[in-house]
Amino acid sequence: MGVVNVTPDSFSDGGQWFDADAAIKHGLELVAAGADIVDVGGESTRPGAVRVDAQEELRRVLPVIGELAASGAVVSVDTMHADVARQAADAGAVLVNDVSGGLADPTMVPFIAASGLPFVVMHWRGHSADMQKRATYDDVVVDVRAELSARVAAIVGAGVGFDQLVLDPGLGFAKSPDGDDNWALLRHLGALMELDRPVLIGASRKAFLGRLLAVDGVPRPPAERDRASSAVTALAAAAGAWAVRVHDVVADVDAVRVAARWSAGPWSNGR
Ligand code: PMM
Repeated sequence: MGVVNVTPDSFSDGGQWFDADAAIKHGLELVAAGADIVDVGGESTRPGAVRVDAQEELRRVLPVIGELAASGAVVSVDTMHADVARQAADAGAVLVNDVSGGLADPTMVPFIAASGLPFVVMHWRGHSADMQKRATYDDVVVDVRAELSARVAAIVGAGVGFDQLVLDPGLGFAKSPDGDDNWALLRHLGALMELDRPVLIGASRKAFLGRLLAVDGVPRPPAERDRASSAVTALAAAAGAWAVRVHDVVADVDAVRVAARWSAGPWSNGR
Protein backbone atom coordinates (compact mmCIF):
# COMPACT_ATOMS: atom_id res chain seq x y z
CA MET A 1 0.00 0.00 0.00
CA GLY A 2 1.65 3.24 -1.17
CA VAL A 3 0.97 6.49 0.70
CA VAL A 4 -0.33 9.64 -1.00
CA ASN A 5 -0.68 12.38 1.62
CA VAL A 6 -2.53 15.35 0.12
CA THR A 7 -1.62 17.47 3.15
CA PRO A 8 0.59 20.45 3.91
CA ASP A 9 1.78 19.03 7.24
CA SER A 10 2.31 15.24 7.34
CA PHE A 11 5.41 14.35 9.34
CA SER A 12 6.71 12.02 6.66
CA ASP A 13 6.34 14.01 3.45
CA GLY A 14 4.43 17.18 4.47
CA GLY A 15 3.58 19.45 1.56
CA GLN A 16 5.24 17.41 -1.16
CA TRP A 17 1.98 16.21 -2.71
CA PHE A 18 -0.38 18.93 -1.49
CA ASP A 19 -1.15 20.04 -5.03
CA ALA A 20 -3.67 17.69 -6.73
CA ASP A 21 -1.62 17.27 -9.92
CA ALA A 22 1.51 16.44 -7.94
CA ALA A 23 -0.46 13.97 -5.80
CA ILE A 24 -1.94 12.24 -8.87
CA LYS A 25 1.46 11.98 -10.51
CA HIS A 26 2.91 10.57 -7.31
CA GLY A 27 0.09 8.02 -6.98
CA LEU A 28 0.64 6.85 -10.57
CA GLU A 29 4.36 6.50 -9.86
CA LEU A 30 3.60 4.34 -6.81
CA VAL A 31 1.37 2.08 -8.92
CA ALA A 32 4.04 1.84 -11.62
CA ALA A 33 6.55 0.95 -8.89
CA GLY A 34 4.35 -2.00 -7.85
CA ALA A 35 1.96 -0.74 -5.18
CA ASP A 36 -1.17 -2.94 -5.11
CA ILE A 37 -3.16 -0.17 -3.37
CA VAL A 38 -2.70 3.60 -3.13
CA ASP A 39 -3.90 5.13 0.12
CA VAL A 40 -5.02 8.74 -0.34
CA GLY A 41 -5.42 10.95 2.75
CA GLY A 42 -6.17 14.63 3.31
CA GLU A 43 -5.66 14.95 7.06
CA SER A 44 -2.34 14.67 8.85
CA THR A 45 -2.40 12.45 11.93
CA ARG A 46 1.10 13.23 13.14
CA PRO A 47 1.37 13.75 16.93
CA GLY A 48 0.02 17.21 17.77
CA ALA A 49 -1.75 17.71 14.40
CA VAL A 50 -4.86 19.90 14.31
CA ARG A 51 -7.95 18.46 12.67
CA VAL A 52 -9.26 19.50 9.25
CA ASP A 53 -12.98 19.59 8.53
CA ALA A 54 -14.64 17.22 6.06
CA GLN A 55 -15.13 19.97 3.45
CA GLU A 56 -11.42 20.78 3.28
CA GLU A 57 -10.52 17.10 3.31
CA LEU A 58 -12.89 16.46 0.38
CA ARG A 59 -11.42 19.37 -1.53
CA ARG A 60 -7.98 17.80 -1.13
CA VAL A 61 -8.67 14.13 -1.83
CA LEU A 62 -11.61 13.85 -4.24
CA PRO A 63 -9.85 14.96 -7.46
CA VAL A 64 -6.88 12.75 -6.61
CA ILE A 65 -9.01 9.68 -5.86
CA GLY A 66 -11.15 10.22 -8.97
CA GLU A 67 -8.19 10.47 -11.27
CA LEU A 68 -6.26 7.54 -9.77
CA ALA A 69 -9.33 5.27 -9.75
CA ALA A 70 -10.11 6.22 -13.37
CA SER A 71 -6.59 5.16 -14.32
CA GLY A 72 -7.32 1.68 -12.91
CA ALA A 73 -5.52 2.01 -9.58
CA VAL A 74 -6.94 0.30 -6.50
CA VAL A 75 -7.54 3.28 -4.21
CA SER A 76 -8.16 3.43 -0.48
CA VAL A 77 -9.19 6.57 1.36
CA ASP A 78 -7.46 7.40 4.65
CA THR A 79 -10.14 9.29 6.59
CA MET A 80 -11.97 9.52 9.90
CA HIS A 81 -14.98 11.29 8.33
CA ALA A 82 -17.90 9.19 7.05
CA ASP A 83 -18.83 11.91 4.56
CA VAL A 84 -15.37 11.81 3.07
CA ALA A 85 -15.47 8.00 2.92
CA ARG A 86 -18.85 8.10 1.17
CA GLN A 87 -17.84 10.62 -1.47
CA ALA A 88 -14.46 8.94 -1.93
CA ALA A 89 -16.29 5.67 -2.61
CA ASP A 90 -18.49 7.45 -5.17
CA ALA A 91 -15.28 8.72 -6.79
CA GLY A 92 -13.89 5.18 -7.01
CA ALA A 93 -12.20 4.31 -3.69
CA VAL A 94 -12.72 0.63 -2.85
CA LEU A 95 -11.37 0.49 0.72
CA VAL A 96 -11.78 2.76 3.75
CA ASN A 97 -8.78 3.20 6.04
CA ASP A 98 -9.89 4.85 9.28
CA VAL A 99 -7.11 5.36 11.84
CA SER A 100 -9.78 5.72 14.54
CA GLY A 101 -11.42 2.40 13.67
CA GLY A 102 -14.77 4.14 13.41
CA LEU A 103 -14.50 5.86 16.80
CA ALA A 104 -14.02 9.45 15.59
CA ASP A 105 -17.27 9.72 13.63
CA PRO A 106 -20.36 7.81 14.85
CA THR A 107 -21.73 7.68 11.30
CA MET A 108 -18.68 5.83 9.91
CA VAL A 109 -19.60 2.28 11.01
CA PRO A 110 -23.20 2.54 9.71
CA PHE A 111 -21.78 3.72 6.37
CA ILE A 112 -19.36 0.78 6.23
CA ALA A 113 -22.21 -1.61 7.07
CA ALA A 114 -24.42 -0.17 4.32
CA SER A 115 -21.66 0.06 1.68
CA GLY A 116 -20.10 -3.35 2.28
CA LEU A 117 -16.64 -1.84 1.68
CA PRO A 118 -13.51 -3.33 3.23
CA PHE A 119 -12.59 -1.35 6.37
CA VAL A 120 -9.21 -0.97 8.06
CA VAL A 121 -9.68 -0.86 11.83
CA MET A 122 -6.61 0.66 13.45
CA HIS A 123 -5.86 0.61 17.16
CA TRP A 124 -6.60 4.16 18.34
CA ARG A 125 -6.97 5.81 21.72
CA GLY A 126 -7.80 9.39 20.75
CA HIS A 127 -6.96 12.26 18.43
CA SER A 128 -3.40 13.15 17.49
CA ALA A 129 -3.39 16.42 19.46
CA ASP A 130 -2.80 14.52 22.70
CA MET A 131 -2.59 10.85 21.80
CA GLN A 132 0.94 10.36 23.12
CA LYS A 133 -0.39 11.00 26.67
CA ARG A 134 -2.42 7.82 26.22
CA ALA A 135 0.58 5.56 25.59
CA THR A 136 0.26 3.67 28.87
CA TYR A 137 -0.08 -0.09 28.83
CA ASP A 138 0.17 -2.98 31.28
CA ASP A 139 1.27 -5.18 28.38
CA VAL A 140 1.10 -3.41 25.03
CA VAL A 141 0.54 -6.58 22.99
CA VAL A 142 -2.20 -7.94 25.26
CA ASP A 143 -3.87 -4.53 25.61
CA VAL A 144 -3.82 -3.61 21.89
CA ARG A 145 -5.12 -7.01 20.94
CA ALA A 146 -7.93 -6.82 23.53
CA GLU A 147 -8.91 -3.29 22.46
CA LEU A 148 -8.91 -4.25 18.76
CA SER A 149 -10.89 -7.38 19.51
CA ALA A 150 -13.48 -5.28 21.39
CA ARG A 151 -13.67 -2.88 18.41
CA VAL A 152 -14.23 -5.79 16.04
CA ALA A 153 -17.06 -7.09 18.24
CA ALA A 154 -18.69 -3.63 18.38
CA ILE A 155 -18.34 -3.05 14.62
CA VAL A 156 -19.68 -6.49 13.71
CA GLY A 157 -22.47 -5.96 16.27
CA ALA A 158 -23.40 -2.80 14.35
CA GLY A 159 -23.93 -4.78 11.15
CA VAL A 160 -20.52 -4.81 9.40
CA GLY A 161 -19.41 -8.19 8.05
CA PHE A 162 -16.46 -9.76 9.91
CA ASP A 163 -14.89 -10.45 6.52
CA GLN A 164 -14.95 -6.72 5.65
CA LEU A 165 -12.36 -5.99 8.35
CA VAL A 166 -8.58 -5.54 8.22
CA LEU A 167 -6.74 -4.94 11.52
CA ASP A 168 -3.83 -2.59 12.22
CA PRO A 169 -1.93 -2.17 15.52
CA GLY A 170 -1.53 1.58 14.87
CA LEU A 171 2.24 1.94 15.19
CA GLY A 172 3.07 5.44 16.44
CA PHE A 173 -0.51 6.16 17.55
CA ALA A 174 -0.50 6.36 21.36
CA LYS A 175 2.67 4.24 21.30
CA SER A 176 5.84 5.54 22.89
CA PRO A 177 8.50 6.26 20.24
CA ASP A 178 11.31 5.83 22.78
CA GLY A 179 10.10 2.71 24.55
CA ASP A 180 9.36 -0.79 23.32
CA ASP A 181 5.65 -0.36 22.38
CA ASN A 182 6.04 -0.40 18.57
CA TRP A 183 8.76 -3.03 18.63
CA ALA A 184 6.78 -5.33 20.92
CA LEU A 185 3.78 -5.13 18.57
CA LEU A 186 5.98 -5.98 15.59
CA ARG A 187 7.70 -8.79 17.47
CA HIS A 188 4.31 -10.31 18.32
CA LEU A 189 2.38 -9.82 15.05
CA GLY A 190 1.12 -13.37 15.47
CA ALA A 191 -0.96 -12.25 18.47
CA LEU A 192 -2.95 -9.94 16.18
CA MET A 193 -3.18 -12.51 13.39
CA GLU A 194 -4.89 -14.84 15.86
CA LEU A 195 -7.91 -12.54 15.58
CA ASP A 196 -8.38 -14.15 12.16
CA ARG A 197 -8.37 -11.02 10.04
CA PRO A 198 -5.70 -9.71 7.63
CA VAL A 199 -3.17 -7.40 9.33
CA LEU A 200 -1.90 -4.09 7.92
CA ILE A 201 1.30 -2.53 9.26
CA GLY A 202 2.21 1.16 9.00
CA ALA A 203 5.79 1.59 10.20
CA SER A 204 7.16 3.61 7.30
CA ARG A 205 9.29 6.64 8.36
CA LYS A 206 7.80 6.69 11.86
CA ALA A 207 9.46 8.29 14.88
CA PHE A 208 10.43 5.00 16.53
CA LEU A 209 12.67 4.28 13.52
CA GLY A 210 14.14 7.78 13.76
CA ARG A 211 14.95 7.10 17.42
CA LEU A 212 16.52 3.74 16.62
CA LEU A 213 18.83 5.38 14.08
CA ALA A 214 19.62 8.48 16.20
CA VAL A 215 23.15 9.80 16.32
CA ASP A 216 24.17 11.58 19.55
CA GLY A 217 20.52 11.65 20.61
CA VAL A 218 19.37 13.38 17.38
CA PRO A 219 16.72 11.28 15.60
CA ARG A 220 17.29 10.41 11.95
CA PRO A 221 14.94 12.67 9.88
CA PRO A 222 11.84 11.07 8.25
CA ALA A 223 13.16 11.21 4.68
CA GLU A 224 16.21 9.16 5.74
CA ARG A 225 14.28 6.33 7.37
CA ASP A 226 13.34 4.41 4.21
CA ARG A 227 16.02 1.71 4.44
CA ALA A 228 14.94 0.90 8.01
CA SER A 229 11.30 0.97 6.87
CA SER A 230 12.10 -1.60 4.17
CA ALA A 231 13.74 -3.84 6.76
CA VAL A 232 10.53 -3.71 8.80
CA THR A 233 8.56 -4.48 5.62
CA ALA A 234 10.60 -7.62 4.93
CA LEU A 235 10.21 -8.86 8.48
CA ALA A 236 6.50 -8.00 8.67
CA ALA A 237 5.83 -9.71 5.33
CA ALA A 238 7.73 -12.80 6.43
CA ALA A 239 5.68 -12.82 9.65
CA GLY A 240 2.47 -12.92 7.61
CA ALA A 241 1.27 -9.29 7.38
CA TRP A 242 -1.39 -8.81 4.68
CA ALA A 243 -0.08 -5.38 3.65
CA VAL A 244 2.42 -2.69 4.61
CA ARG A 245 1.59 1.01 4.27
CA VAL A 246 4.78 2.62 2.93
CA HIS A 247 6.29 5.66 1.24
CA ASP A 248 9.21 4.15 -0.69
CA VAL A 249 7.31 1.62 -2.77
CA VAL A 250 10.25 0.73 -5.05
CA ALA A 251 12.35 -0.63 -2.18
CA ASP A 252 9.43 -2.14 -0.32
CA VAL A 253 8.15 -4.16 -3.28
CA ASP A 254 11.59 -5.77 -3.44
CA ALA A 255 11.48 -6.41 0.32
CA VAL A 256 8.07 -8.11 -0.01
CA ARG A 257 9.33 -10.25 -2.90
CA VAL A 258 12.34 -11.35 -0.88
CA ALA A 259 10.10 -12.24 2.06
CA ALA A 260 7.67 -14.16 -0.17
CA ARG A 261 10.46 -16.13 -1.81
CA TRP A 262 12.16 -16.78 1.54
CA SER A 263 8.95 -18.12 3.05
CA ALA A 264 7.68 -20.13 0.08
CA GLY A 265 10.55 -22.49 -0.65
CA PRO A 266 11.90 -23.60 -4.04
CA TRP A 267 8.52 -24.61 -5.54
CA SER A 268 7.56 -20.92 -5.82
CA ASN A 269 10.34 -20.62 -8.39
CA GLY A 270 8.82 -23.20 -10.71
CA ARG A 271 10.97 -26.09 -9.46
N1 PMM B 1 -0.21 5.90 9.74
C1 PMM B 1 -0.41 7.15 9.28
C2 PMM B 1 -1.56 7.48 8.54
N2 PMM B 1 -2.49 6.53 8.28
N3 PMM B 1 -3.24 4.30 8.43
C3 PMM B 1 -3.08 3.06 8.91
N4 PMM B 1 -4.00 2.11 8.65
N5 PMM B 1 -1.98 2.69 9.63
C4 PMM B 1 -1.00 3.58 9.95
O1 PMM B 1 -0.04 3.20 10.64
C5 PMM B 1 -1.15 4.94 9.47
C6 PMM B 1 -2.30 5.25 8.72
C7 PMM B 1 0.61 8.22 9.57
O2 PMM B 1 1.66 8.19 8.66
P1 PMM B 1 1.85 9.23 7.40
O3 PMM B 1 1.85 10.63 7.99
O4 PMM B 1 3.13 8.87 6.79
O5 PMM B 1 0.70 9.05 6.48
